Amino acid sequence: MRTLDENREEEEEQRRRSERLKAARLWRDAALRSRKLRGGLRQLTLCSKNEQLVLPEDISEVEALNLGNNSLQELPEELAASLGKLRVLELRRNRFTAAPRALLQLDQLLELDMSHNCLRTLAEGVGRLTALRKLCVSHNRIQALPPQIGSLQNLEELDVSFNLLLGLPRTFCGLGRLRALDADHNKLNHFPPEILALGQLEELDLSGNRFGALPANICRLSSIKVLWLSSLQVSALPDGLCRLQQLESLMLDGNRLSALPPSFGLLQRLKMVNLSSNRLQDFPPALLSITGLEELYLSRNALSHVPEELGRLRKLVNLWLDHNRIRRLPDSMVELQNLEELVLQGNQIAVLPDHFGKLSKVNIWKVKDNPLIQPPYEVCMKGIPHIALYQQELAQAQPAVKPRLKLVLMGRKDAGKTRLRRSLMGTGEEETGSRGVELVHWEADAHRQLTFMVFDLSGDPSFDPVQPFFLSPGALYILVVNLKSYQPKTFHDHVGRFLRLLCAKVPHAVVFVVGTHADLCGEAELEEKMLDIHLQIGLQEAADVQDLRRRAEEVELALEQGFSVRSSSPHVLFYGVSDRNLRRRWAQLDFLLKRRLQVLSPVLSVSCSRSQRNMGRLREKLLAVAEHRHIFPNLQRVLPRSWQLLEELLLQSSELWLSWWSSARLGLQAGLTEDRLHAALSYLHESGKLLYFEDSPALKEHVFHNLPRLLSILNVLFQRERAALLDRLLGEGERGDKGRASLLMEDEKGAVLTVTHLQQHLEAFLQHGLLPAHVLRLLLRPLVQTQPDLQLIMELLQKMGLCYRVSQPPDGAAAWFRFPSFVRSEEPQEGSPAPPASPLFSMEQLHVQYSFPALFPPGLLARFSVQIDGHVVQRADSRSQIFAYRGKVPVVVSHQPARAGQEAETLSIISHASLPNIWTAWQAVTPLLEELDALLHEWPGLMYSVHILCSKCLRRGAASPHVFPGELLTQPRPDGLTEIVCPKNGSERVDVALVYPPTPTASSPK
Ligand SMILES: Nc1nc2c(ncn2[C@@H]2O[C@H](COP(=O)(O)OP(=O)(O)O)[C@@H](O)[C@H]2O)c(=O)[nH]1
Ligand SMILES: [Mg+2]
Repeated sequence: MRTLDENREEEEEQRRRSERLKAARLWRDAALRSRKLRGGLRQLTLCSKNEQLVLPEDISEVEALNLGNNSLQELPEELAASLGKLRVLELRRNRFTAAPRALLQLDQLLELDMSHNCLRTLAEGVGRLTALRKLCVSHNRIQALPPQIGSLQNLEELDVSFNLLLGLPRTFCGLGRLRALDADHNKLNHFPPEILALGQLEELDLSGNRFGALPANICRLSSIKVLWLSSLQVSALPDGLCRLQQLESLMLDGNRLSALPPSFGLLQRLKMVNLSSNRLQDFPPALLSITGLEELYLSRNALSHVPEELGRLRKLVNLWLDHNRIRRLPDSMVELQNLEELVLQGNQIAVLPDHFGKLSKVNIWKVKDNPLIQPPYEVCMKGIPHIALYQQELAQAQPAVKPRLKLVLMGRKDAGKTRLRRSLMGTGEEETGSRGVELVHWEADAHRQLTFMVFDLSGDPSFDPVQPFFLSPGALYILVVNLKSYQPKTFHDHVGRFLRLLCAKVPHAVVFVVGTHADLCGEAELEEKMLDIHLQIGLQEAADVQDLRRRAEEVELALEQGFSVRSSSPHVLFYGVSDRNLRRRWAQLDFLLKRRLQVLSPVLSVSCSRSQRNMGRLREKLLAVAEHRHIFPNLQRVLPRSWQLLEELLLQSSELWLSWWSSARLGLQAGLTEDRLHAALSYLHESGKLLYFEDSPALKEHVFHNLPRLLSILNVLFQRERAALLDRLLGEGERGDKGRASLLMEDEKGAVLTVTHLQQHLEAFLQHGLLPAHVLRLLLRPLVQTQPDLQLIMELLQKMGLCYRVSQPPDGAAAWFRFPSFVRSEEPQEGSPAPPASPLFSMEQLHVQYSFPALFPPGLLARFSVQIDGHVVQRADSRSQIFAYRGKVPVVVSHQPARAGQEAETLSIISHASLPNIWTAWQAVTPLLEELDALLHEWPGLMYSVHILCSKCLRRGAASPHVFPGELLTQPRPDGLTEIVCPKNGSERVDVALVYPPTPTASSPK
């Protein structure tokens, strides 16, 4: 059997192979092109020394001369005389501000490249170079071409892209032999009519100019094969365009098209058309008749339907339909058997057509961000072969026998969750009170055999690091509010923050809001509070959406401005951020905007006291929602038999948790090969049977299948009540003794543990989160019987990121553990290593700040504190700060709660070093940044941003230092940039090494 890794390697190898092939093809084309042009020419490449050009003796024989990349501003005047045979001259990437005079005498020249210089005009003398066939002056600052350009009668290729041209001279019509014209990214404010006279033109690029209309007589370009009209403001195509009989490639992305002309289908030679980022709501029917089409790009439109006739486009190789609103794919899609790239990301697709396995040539497959059910998301993400296998297996499956839904009760402590659960289930009026997280099966509908797996969360903040583990996609949530204690001004605490928490952890989750204690409220009070909750939920949502929109618009604007504007001045928003990073950010914001919570209305008020007001209604509503096909499709799903078998096998296993390998063995018994196991486990996770965190690098190797046992352990450790903890430590039998300092028991080394000892330990636990292993063992009785049991449990807790083993324990010998979420003290414990003294004046500070405007994920700091332990030494932990060292370099992690209710809550990672050694500070913070990014990956719906604080402002002690965008962390340092002006104090310059890391950090998952 193959292991998963082998499969991955093979996939990786295939990908590399195909990339090599592609690259090889590109090289071959490029090489062929240059051979064609330069075949047999005698070539010479020269570099200048100190900006002085030294010419060799025999230069008169040279036919192709490359002087590129030399910072030249002039050419020696006498050069022309000695270059009688020159045919090709490359002057790209120099500093010419005008065409050198020597050049204008080279009237035998066939090719001239002056791109990437500082030309403001093209000298009139250019008209003398009448032999020129190819001229490139792209990436200069030319505002107008001289009329003399019309004399270049032999010109075949002209590249004037990336200049400042406003129009073309009339004489341009004279370039009768012109075959290729690149005039993209200029400032042309209309389609230059002069181009229409160029009857030989085959390739034309006018992208990125400023006009919005195409001329009706564009059909005069009768030879045109390749036409690039991207990023203009075109809102309709003239019919004339459809008569360009030779057209093969058409780029129209980034325009404002909402439809194509009906005659578009006349373009029968078209092989590639790009209509991405337009405003198409309907799939243009005309495309369906162009049966020779090989590449079709329709990304980022507003398509909701793809017609069945798509199957006619049998030659399609690339089909991109991502970021539309497509709900269903046509069954005929599986007939497109030449497809190699199929991109469907960011749509509303729930079901894939059968026989997907036919699309076996697809090697680029993107389907993320779709509400896929059949095959399930987990299967779809793995690629077409897995989909094919699943579909085959399903053909032989039996219907799911027992529909089961995970139901999660959340809300503040004492909201009434536990009592509500009991009332719903009709179990007796037992004592409630805090027991931590509880899990019960509730057979809600015996007739349908519908079972809820009810997770009754503890509202106590001490469970903050633990609770997010139980929030998973595919569950139904009830947010419980105590209506008696609710006040409009406490909305955030009772309701608002829970909704934000849920949205950040499980975007698009379905949630009911239920008010309890109705029996204790008057009718008027009740009505008023319910209405208030309803209104404030709406207000909070509107404010959050508005904030996201504003951020998305900022990104859009920055993208529109272009990278060159963004990198021109640090005053600009998103200074220096690459288009790629901005697009990634935009996609994340777009995802957040699309995946809002689904809050079911109305808010229901119930009473769990004897009157049981509305309890029946709530029960009915829960069942109705669970039955809703669109909301909980999992319940309707037909499950492969192997998945059911796996569940039964897992339940029989008595281990505390299973490694991936043990699960894989059970999977095989159930008939599931390892590659299909992920999907089955994800399903079991979502339906509440176990915990399996496929996306977490730290946890994905484990399956927590024994939930009752896991919960009872967590429930002991995460309550923070002194009395209850002491009770457990002293054990059932000794309860009566606890007042006396009596002999109690011996620890493993035979040392005597007295009640006083235990009380001291408990104090250290509650203040500093510290406990030695043998006391933990006492605490966990009777869940832990043996030493190996304890070891397993501590391993489990460390894996979950809930505690770490202290490397320099207080008493030197025994194993000690720290639970960071329990650290209450603002000061590190006595005896901890001293924090680094405040930085010397010669030190520079690196300060990376994560800010969380709406929600700081509960428990994040505690989990992060554990996660960084492997990277640091000599740490000193306090409630909101960790001082430590990476090697000899100090690092500080610092959590700042929101101030004045206005600013965002922040988490900072800080280090110091002198400027020449600043790379050591980068080395110190980088692994911590990566750990934090990995943790934040567990919060797919979370809004946060990252900044690099200006080290000059920090040194000045500025109250609000300037911040550089965190995206720069993932970008290479720009060539040639050494200093950046700090906008907060125009005269100060920050060394680039204080903003960009020496090498880009692994880019964050968002
Ligand atoms: N009168 C009344 N008491 C309630 C109601 N719901 C819960 N309680 C009481 O409120 C207290 C806290 O309830 P509990 O279910 O433990 O809250 P939890 O922390 O959210 O689980 C308990 O004393 C319950 O008996 C209700 O609807 N009416
Ligand atoms: Mg409770």
